[in-house]
Amino acid sequence: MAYNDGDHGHGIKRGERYSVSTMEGALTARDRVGVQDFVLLEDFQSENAFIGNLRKRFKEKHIYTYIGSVLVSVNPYHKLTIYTPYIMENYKGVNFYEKPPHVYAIADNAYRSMRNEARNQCILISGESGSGKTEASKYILQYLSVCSTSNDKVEHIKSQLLQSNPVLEAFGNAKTHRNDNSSRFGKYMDIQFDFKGAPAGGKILNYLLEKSRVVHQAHGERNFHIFYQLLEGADENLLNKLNLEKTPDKYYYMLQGKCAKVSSINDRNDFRDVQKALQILDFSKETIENLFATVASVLHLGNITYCGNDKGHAVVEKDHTVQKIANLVGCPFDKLMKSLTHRTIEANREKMLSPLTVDQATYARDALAKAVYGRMFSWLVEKLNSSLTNKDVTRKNVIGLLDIYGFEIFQANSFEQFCINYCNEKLQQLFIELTLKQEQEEYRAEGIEWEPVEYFNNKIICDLVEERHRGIIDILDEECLRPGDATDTTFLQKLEETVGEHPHFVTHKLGDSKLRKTIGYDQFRLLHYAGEVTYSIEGFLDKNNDLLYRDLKETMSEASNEIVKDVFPKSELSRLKRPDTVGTQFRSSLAKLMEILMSKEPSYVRCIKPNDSKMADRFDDNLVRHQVKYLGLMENLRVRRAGFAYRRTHEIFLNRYKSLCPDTWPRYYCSPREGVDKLCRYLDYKDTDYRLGKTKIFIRLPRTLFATEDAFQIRKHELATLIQSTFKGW
Ligand code: AOV
Ligand code: MG
Repeated sequence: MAYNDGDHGHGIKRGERYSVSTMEGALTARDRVGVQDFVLLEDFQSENAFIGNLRKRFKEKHIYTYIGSVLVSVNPYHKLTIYTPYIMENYKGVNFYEKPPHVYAIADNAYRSMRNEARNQCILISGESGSGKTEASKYILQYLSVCSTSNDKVEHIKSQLLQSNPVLEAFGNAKTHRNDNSSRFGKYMDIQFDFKGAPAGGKILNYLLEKSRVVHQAHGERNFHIFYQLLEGADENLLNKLNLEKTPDKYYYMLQGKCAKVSSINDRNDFRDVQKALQILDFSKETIENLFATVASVLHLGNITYCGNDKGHAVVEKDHTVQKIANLVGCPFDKLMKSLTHRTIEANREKMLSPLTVDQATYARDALAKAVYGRMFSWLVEKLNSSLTNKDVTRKNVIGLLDIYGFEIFQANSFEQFCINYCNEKLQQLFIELTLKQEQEEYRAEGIEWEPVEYFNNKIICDLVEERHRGIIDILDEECLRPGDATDTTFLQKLEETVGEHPHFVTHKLGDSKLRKTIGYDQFRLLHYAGEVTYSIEGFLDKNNDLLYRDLKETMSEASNEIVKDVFPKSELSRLKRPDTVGTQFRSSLAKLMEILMSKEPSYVRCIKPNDSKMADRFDDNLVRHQVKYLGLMENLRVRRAGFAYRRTHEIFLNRYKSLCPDTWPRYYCSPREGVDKLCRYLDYKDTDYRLGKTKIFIRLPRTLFATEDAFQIRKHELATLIQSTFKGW
């Protein structure tokens, strides 16, 4: 195992790459644990070699490997001992490549670049659902808070930053088929640092919560954690206040998935953590009460059932459920009852109350539950932000952390998966552009010639989704805003007419006979960068419209529960303009996010899921191969290798290897660049093997470096023997 004290304690001398003293030894070590940087793979064009290296390392519990400065991480699905304070300390301020690859090295590198170069940083974590993004982001946050400067005031800020996680996870994560703790919202968090490098505050941006989960869960999935935590963790007193019973089976919004208990989750403990976190985050007792009352009101909403009267109008079956909600929200019972069964319509400038059918009323009930929960979640983020806000004017720079929902392919995919996968397309595009751009810029800045590498640019898929007037989002909007007979089916027809020719879009009608068997009449398929996903159109219009009857908004705006009142402001009722659709809002918030990320220096963590059964020690070659493909890791490696696999500043390179050349040992009386030049000539480097940039040496192939390193080890040994024999006679 490389993650023992020795490896972390001695830096460059005992790091994986330099741990051996002869070529033979080097091969043995590399054979066993693989190479810690893919650029060192001899057969770098071979996908098999790539997967083989990942597998080897995974089996040896080395879940991290670099591609240059990009970290590839494979989810181990069990607790490793590589996240201790001791190991954190060992990564502090150490040169990136001197230690075994680690997410701490990424965090440390970003932190030091931020401090030394005063540049804002961001760390982008991507990978499919369950690949380990959220865990990685938590380790990074922990590292940044432990390893930065501190005092009492800073300690408080640090714990607030850390405590925002359990709160957001409770309200925004849920068990899905892919992941027991799946993020159902996108999260970007800026960690702000003062001029001394101490955390000074934070700001969270949240992206599109999967609200539909509040009212519906697929078999084997759960609602958001907080519902189960509340029932399991709240004491008698609180449950009584909220009028709740302990059993999830009593609540329609919790029983559909039929898996309230999950072996990997301890709802009771998690609830305790959430309560503690809320206190640390300065939530008052009253606010916490209002928060849980709001959560409880959503559960009661789900238990409202309707029957139809003789005219087919909806009638609430049990008034007391509505009464409970009215109590928790603090709104008039009569008004709530009315708005759950009627809606005001305007005809000839006259307003009249129109009764709802049972279907309409059920729809209205669910819409209200989703709206209350969704708005409460946004309120929660704002509230966290007001606690995390840095009021200190000395704030200097930020490190942004992006942890979004990963690419998803379920058996049934709907509007939510469409949005999630679109978000992943955007992030992939950013990765492609920036890794290429960065590489090119470095060569340009250093004055090195460079041949661009071919790569698949997924911009074509992003355009298919987001392009103005022609993309799927705009076509969907058009149908949503079209008065008359627009339905999900007419939306599909419009899609076929408008984007039917697009190479990444397929439907039943457009496919050949073989394809037809695999796509239903009410589906369309997108060929995403990460795989083909077939979406069912059912509900697309509704979900994009996200309509809530005005009567319900009015009732909620009269609430005495501060949170509900806050999130249903009266001002909304007088707004004339129709709010943007969900798709349009999401597109513009993603565009803003891309701007934020582009303005910062990025680091990347690419997460890989080793198997589909959440099992430790199982490495499914095909599953991994697929991810390696779509994450563009081979292309990433080729880009890195087409240029130069290895690069170091002249000083660092020379200081390590100067003893190999009489002109530079023990001292060089010239500039480091000239010194490196002398050294390389002396070592017989071929002209094609390397380039000297303005500040760095670039070496094309790893074997050149290995040979130099091996020569150095022998030389070191000679020098040590020489010193010993010199001192022997003393
Ligand atoms: P995700 O964020 O990428 O999925 P998570 O970070 O939630 O995935 O990881 C899923 C689960 O894998 C965690 O709950 C852990 O049990 C385990 N895991 C991940 N990384 C590690 C690690 N480094 N060490 C030990 N266990 C780990 V999603 O949010 O679904 O896209 O939407
Ligand atoms: Mg996650």
